[in-house]
Amino acid sequence: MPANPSIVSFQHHQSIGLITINNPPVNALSQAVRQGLLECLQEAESEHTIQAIVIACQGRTFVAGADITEFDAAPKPPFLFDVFYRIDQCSKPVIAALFGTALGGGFELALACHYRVAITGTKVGLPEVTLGLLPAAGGTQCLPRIGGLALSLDMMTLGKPRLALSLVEEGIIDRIIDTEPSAYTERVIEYSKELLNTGQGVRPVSAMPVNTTDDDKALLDQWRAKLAKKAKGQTAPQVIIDCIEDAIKLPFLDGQSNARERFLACKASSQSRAMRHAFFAERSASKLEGLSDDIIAGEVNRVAVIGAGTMGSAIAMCFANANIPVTLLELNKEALEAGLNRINQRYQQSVDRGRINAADLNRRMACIKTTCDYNDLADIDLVVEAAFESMEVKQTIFQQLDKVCKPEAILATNTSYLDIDTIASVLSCPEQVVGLHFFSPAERMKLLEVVRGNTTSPHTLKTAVELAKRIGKIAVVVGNGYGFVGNRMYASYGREAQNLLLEGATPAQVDKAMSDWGMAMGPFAVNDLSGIDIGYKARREHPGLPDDPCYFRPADLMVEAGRLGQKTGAGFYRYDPQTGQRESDPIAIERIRAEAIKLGVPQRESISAEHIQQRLVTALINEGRALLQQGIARRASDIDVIWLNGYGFPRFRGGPMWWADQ
Ligand code: T1G
Repeated sequence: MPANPSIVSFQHHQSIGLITINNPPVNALSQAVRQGLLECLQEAESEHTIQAIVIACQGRTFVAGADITEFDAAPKPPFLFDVFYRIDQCSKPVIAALFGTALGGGFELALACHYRVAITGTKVGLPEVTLGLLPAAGGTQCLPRIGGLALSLDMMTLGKPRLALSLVEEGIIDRIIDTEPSAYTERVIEYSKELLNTGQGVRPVSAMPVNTTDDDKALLDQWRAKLAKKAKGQTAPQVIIDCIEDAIKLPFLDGQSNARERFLACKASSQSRAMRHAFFAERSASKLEGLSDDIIAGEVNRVAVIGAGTMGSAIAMCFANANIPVTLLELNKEALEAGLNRINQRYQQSVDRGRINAADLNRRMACIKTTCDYNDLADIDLVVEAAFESMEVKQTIFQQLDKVCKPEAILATNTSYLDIDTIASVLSCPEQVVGLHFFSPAERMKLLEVVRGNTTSPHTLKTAVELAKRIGKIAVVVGNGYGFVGNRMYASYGREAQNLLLEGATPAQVDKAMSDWGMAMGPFAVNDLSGIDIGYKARREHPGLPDDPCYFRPADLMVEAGRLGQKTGAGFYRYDPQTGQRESDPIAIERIRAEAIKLGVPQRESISAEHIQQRLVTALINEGRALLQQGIARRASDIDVIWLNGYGFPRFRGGPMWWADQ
């Protein structure tokens, strides 16, 4: 009998021994689970009536990995690989019963078993690289043996889960079982008996050879080069390739022993600690501490979006993707048609890229209705206003909504910097107003700043946060203030970048320094992409601009010269009309230089990349700290989640506030 049968239990089903893990919420492989697994395995192996063993889980998913909360402490025995190798070497066939998401150590547990079955819809994967780690419990040596090099490189260095169905052909998954969850375990036991009846025995993956070819070295080098670009600055992806290379060259246990050493080094690294911080920060971001449990989120079955422009149409897609009927409202039919065409094109692109199929496209388009008549919004549960960034325009729309919507309807605005309370002040129900600040492209970006106004009720807030989860967003609750959290920090970051141009740096120099540091893109390339005029207009609406003639002067110069960015073929850079290729533009640099002299800005002899990186990141940290002191940001980790998911801050640096703490 296992020490803690509530976590891992063992039952007899005639000739089949059933080991069941029950460690909510995701059956993580904590020390107690490892201990229980080992004890149950020993019991099953010693019982002569037992001829085969099934490893299953209770709850919402098969094992979703090692217990990440244990990684900051020294590892305790039994160690994961020792337990798994015991399964691999078991004298009786062991079958894994997969469902939900079998990830990391969960998929390695499955690979340690001799047979793997999965219920329809199961996903498997090795996402360790997203935590700055590598599969430490046999995955780097098993997967190359059973799945080959190319699949191993893809699954381990990119870390994306896959449908188990897609791995049947490779022989990794032995059977997909299509049944009700309640009948699944019984079906797996039947499958195990079938194995016995057909005389199939143990099948340790560790004993399988790695199929090698003359192209292996080239393939490994190709992936090294690809990841040096795609995961610039990250250690784990390259280390994973070292482990996969060992699988080709070394005996199973030698390759595994190297993998363990490398895992421990990665686990102790600042990169992995930063990425583990990001993992838990994202999970705590949507938790509404301090809100009483009596507050129940309202039902949201019908949504409307006001404005079918770039943001409005993308926001409508978020709801259609989650199967929530959405009504798109515009001033006239032409604008509605343009919005619908934009949506259709984007879905068609997803079909062309194999992300969705034609049936998905049709189902999603069928979720979207259009109107020019506000009266059609009478039974809508939640409205998202995504119109032009003008207080006057927004207040007019909200007054219209106040007249036609039902009293309990939630009225949200997608403004990215205007005052929520001022918008709500023209309404009879300001407590129903909340900010839902989506990030462009809204159908792809996971981040959603949920802005709590002074009058926003706890019910409205809870409903908004629950809805965000339903549409697959990471909701971060922030206070009301100019630019909320993300954009306010971006203004400080941008200010420093602009000042550096006035002090003699070039846009390319600043952008290279920041992308070498890990930012997805430099500030001036981003400015040109999103349109320099967006910030220009926002600054004109800003009630409290600093009295500083240098404040965003280079950007204003570009706009005044009609250089709005990519959309006008020139901004801080110029863009090749044929290829769209970005190039440094001496005209822009010269204009800024002349303006700096006019403003009397001292020129710096040389400006190093480190100096640029420090100035911009420190500006972020200082503004983040001010936001925490003012209570607009509730937690430092929320600021990190916003910058990691909204502004391309490098995940292996954990976020501006985590970085500050380090
Ligand atoms: N360890 C500890 N806690 C975990 C956990 C884990 N592996 N996975 C999830 N949780 C907690 C999470 O913090 C949250 O807690 C709750 O479970 C629900 O999670 C040896 C080294 C499985 C797809 O990277 O991707 O194995 O906030 O809100 O949206 O080689 O969780 O409620 O208190 O995310 O339904 C590899 C991580 C580990 C998978 C479910 N595994 N998990 O998503 O729920 S490293 C992973 C996920 C490893 C081996 C290596 C997702 C999920 P709380 P949730 P969800």
